[in-house]
Amino acid sequence: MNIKKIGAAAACILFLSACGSTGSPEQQSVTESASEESMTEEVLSILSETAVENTEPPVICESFSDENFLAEKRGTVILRYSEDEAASDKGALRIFNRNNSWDGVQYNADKFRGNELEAEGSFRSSNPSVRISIQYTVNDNTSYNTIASVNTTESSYSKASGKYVVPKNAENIIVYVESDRLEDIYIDDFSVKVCGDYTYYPEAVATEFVDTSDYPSLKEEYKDYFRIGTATSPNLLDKEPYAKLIKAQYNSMTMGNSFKPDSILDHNKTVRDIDKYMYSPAVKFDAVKTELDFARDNGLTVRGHTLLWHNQTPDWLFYKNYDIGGELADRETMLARMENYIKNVMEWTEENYPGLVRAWDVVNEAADDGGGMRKSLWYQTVGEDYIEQAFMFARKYAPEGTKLFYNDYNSYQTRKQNDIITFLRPVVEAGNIDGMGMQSHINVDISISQYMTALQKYYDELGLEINVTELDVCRGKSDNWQQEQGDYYKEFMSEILKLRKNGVPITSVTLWGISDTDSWLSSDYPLIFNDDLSRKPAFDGMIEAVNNQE
Ligand code: 9MR
Repeated sequence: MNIKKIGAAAACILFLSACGSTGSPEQQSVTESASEESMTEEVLSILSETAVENTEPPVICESFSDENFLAEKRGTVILRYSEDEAASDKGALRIFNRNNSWDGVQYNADKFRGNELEAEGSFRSSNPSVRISIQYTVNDNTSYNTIASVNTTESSYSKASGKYVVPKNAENIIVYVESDRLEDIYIDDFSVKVCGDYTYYPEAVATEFVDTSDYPSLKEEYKDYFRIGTATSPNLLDKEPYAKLIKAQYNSMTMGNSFKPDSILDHNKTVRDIDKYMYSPAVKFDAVKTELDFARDNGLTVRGHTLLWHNQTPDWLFYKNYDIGGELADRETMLARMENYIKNVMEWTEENYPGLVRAWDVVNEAADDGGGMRKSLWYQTVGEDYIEQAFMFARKYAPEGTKLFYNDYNSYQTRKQNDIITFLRPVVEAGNIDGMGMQSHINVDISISQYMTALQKYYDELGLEINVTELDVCRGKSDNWQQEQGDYYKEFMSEILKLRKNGVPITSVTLWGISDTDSWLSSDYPLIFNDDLSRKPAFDGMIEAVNNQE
C-alpha cells in the first residue's frame, strides 16, 4: 500500500469516528438522558430542541478496507469483502447474486432528511452502468430517484457523484446502489455527506395541505374540448385532500400501477393447477378495485393501462409450464395466453364496472429506443405480428364503444414515430385500433412545435384519435423554473387546443400524478401541484391556455 492509499483509508476512518456511525454524540446523549427516570418533561423538551439545532451533520463514509463495513444488503445479494479489487487503498466490496435491478447495497439516510446531500462512489462492473439512488416515503407514497449514474466497465473503476435535496416530509430514507442489469458490482470509496448547513429533523415534518376549494376546475374549464385526467394510486385516494382535489379537477383517471399485468396475474393460483391454467393464466382484481370504485362513485371515466407491456409483466407468463428455469413457451401457447388474458380482463371489468373504462392501452412501449420493435418477451415468443394479434383480440372482446390505444414515450421523436407508424399501419388497416397515446414525459427544453407536428402526423397518416396519456414536464435549471415551467404548460396546452380546433381529434389530456411528491420523477418537480397541493404556475398555465384562446 502506498502512502497516498494509507492517507485515504485513514481519512475515512477518522471521518467516521468523528461523526459517529450510529448517531451523533448529541443525539446519543439525548437518548441516554431520556432513560433517566428523574428527568422532567420540560428538561427533555429543551434537550431535544438542542439536539435539533446543534446536531452534527451525518456522514456515511466507506473505504471497504476490511470486513467491517456499514453497507447493508438490498434484495437477494451476497456481499463479500474483496482484498484485491480496490479502487484506492486496500479492498473493495463485491456485490453478487443479484436477481433484480434494485439488488445492491443500501444505507439508512434518515438523518439527511430536509437537507441537500452529496453521494459518491467508485464502481466497476460489466453492467453498462451503475446508479446511486434514493428511496423515501412521503404521504404514504414511496418514490425512487437517481442521485448519480455512471457508465461502468469490468476493467477499471468509474466514479459516480451527485447531489439530491431530501424533502423534510420524507420517511424511511434509504440511499442505495443498483444497476439495470444483474451482473456483479464492485464498489469502493463510497460516501454520503451533507452539502452546506445542516438542520436535523428527527421526524418527518407532516405535510400541511392547503385548502384547494377555490381553485378553478380543469375539468370544467376544458369541458367543451376534452377530458382532463390524472394517474392515481389507492393510497392517494385514501387521503381526503387528494380525493377532494381529484374530484374537483379531473374527469378521467388512469391507474398508475394497479391495472398492469403484475397486479392482475395470479401466480400462486396459476402454478397450483398448471394444467387448468396452461393457456389462460389466473387473474385477480383486488388491487384495482379501490380505484375503480372511486372512479365510478365520483363520475370519472377510466383509461385502462395496460394490457401488453415488456415491463411490470412477470417473466413466468412467457415460459413453458410457467417455469422460468425452462424454455420460453411456443407461439401458439403465447397467443392463447394473450387472448385469454385480454378476454378475462376486459370481461371482468365490463361485468363489474359497465361502461367505466373508456379506453384501453392495449400495447405499451413496443418501439425500441434504438429503432424498430423492442425485442420484448412478447416479441420473442409470438413474433413480429404480436401487436396486430393483441389488437385483434382486444377488438374481439372490447365492449362496444371502448377505444383501443397504442401508447408510447418519446413518440414525438422522428425515428420512433416512423417506427410506430410502420408497425401500427396494418392494425389500422384491420380496423382494430382507435387511438394513439402520447405519453409525453417531457421537459421544458423539448420543442413544442416538433411535438405538435408529430401529433398532427399521427392523425394525418393513421387517422387515429389522440390522447395525451402521461403528461409531466420536468423543470429546467433556471432559478425561475416554476414560472418557466408554467409558461411551458401554458404554451403546450394552447397548441393542443389549436390542433384540436384544426380538426385533430384530441380527446383527453392526462397528467401522470397529482403533486410533485407523488410523481415518479419527483426530483424534477414535473407536475402542476406542490407537495401541499398548492397550485403551481403550471396549473395556472393550463387554466390560462383555455381561457385565452386565439
Ligand atoms: O408511475 C408508474 C410508477 O409508479 C412505476 O414505478 C413505474 C414502473 O414501471 O411505472 C410508472 O408508470 C409508467 C407507465 O406505466 C408507462 N410509461 C412510463 C411510466 C413512468 O415510468
